[in-house]
Amino acid sequence: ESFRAYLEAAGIQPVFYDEAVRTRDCEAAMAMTHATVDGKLLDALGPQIKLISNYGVGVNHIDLEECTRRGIPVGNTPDVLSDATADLAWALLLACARRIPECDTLVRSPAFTEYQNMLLLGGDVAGKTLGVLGMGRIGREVARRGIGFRMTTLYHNRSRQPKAVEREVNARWAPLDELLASSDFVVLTCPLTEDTVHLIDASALRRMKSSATLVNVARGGVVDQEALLAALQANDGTGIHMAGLDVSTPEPLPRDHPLLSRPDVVWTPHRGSATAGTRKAMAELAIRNLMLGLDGKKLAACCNGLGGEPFEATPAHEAADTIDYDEEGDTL
Ligand code: 8YV
Repeated sequence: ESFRAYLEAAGIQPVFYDEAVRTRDCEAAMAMTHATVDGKLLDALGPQIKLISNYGVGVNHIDLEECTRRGIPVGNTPDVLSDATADLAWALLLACARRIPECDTLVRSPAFTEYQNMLLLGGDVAGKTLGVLGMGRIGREVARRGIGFRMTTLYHNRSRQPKAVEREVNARWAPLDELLASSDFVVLTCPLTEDTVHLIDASALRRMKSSATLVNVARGGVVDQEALLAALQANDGTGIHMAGLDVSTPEPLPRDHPLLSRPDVVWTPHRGSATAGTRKAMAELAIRNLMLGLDGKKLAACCNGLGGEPFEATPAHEAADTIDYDEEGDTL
């Protein structure tokens, strides 16, 4: 509702999908919660659609080629969510290393009546090797946080980053095999594309250290979940130690999925960008894209090559308080 009020104040009348399809007179569509945007949806909305504004940075649910073919720019919300998402990757990494959910359960349990020195021992993080798969904006922030933990950081990405960026975040490019074989913590921050579907499959998992932890704040599809389950179950040295997962396929997983009952998996429900400040900044940017596109101008952040002016993100903590955004109102 707060989103609606902000749009209305800007002279935009928002309607839900069913009405948009019935009236076929909406000029723009805002994609929330990873709603599929493809030719079929665009046909249903009508030929008057001028732009798509995605509330989020990842656009794997949007057929960009189809939008481009129709001359429809697609806006997204990069930069403003990088810090929050990198923070969550680290929260999962540390929660796995120090077994925080198990500790939490124990402390609340009636069975916890006596302090013991050797309870729930975790693994060290400081000085270990961090592997970042996908060195975009979020990957860079994950790597940067590794400096405080005095880590050796390797990254893998299609393109190598400029030397200045590598120095700034203390990361060295490595072939995928080397990254998998050397890292104590592998963090996935790459987009889901044809090239990254099941990038972490049985063979990739076999190449990881049996003491390694996998953290996924990207998309569930980057990991072959059945292979991950097998790798966690393996106790013959071919598996991995733990996983911290913010994403899955589907979301949520069926309630009886075996990955949900494993103590060696720490879960969060797709919360990477879910801080109040970041939600505000994302909403502002998504609405800014919408208004620019409706005015026939270049979007502030455009992801299908139909142009976009250089974009300076407002850090989430500085995001103007222009939207009274309901912290609990969004579902992913
Ligand atoms: C959003 C995300 O919460 O930005 C993305 O790609 O996955 C999340 O930050 C989501 O898109 C909003 O539904």
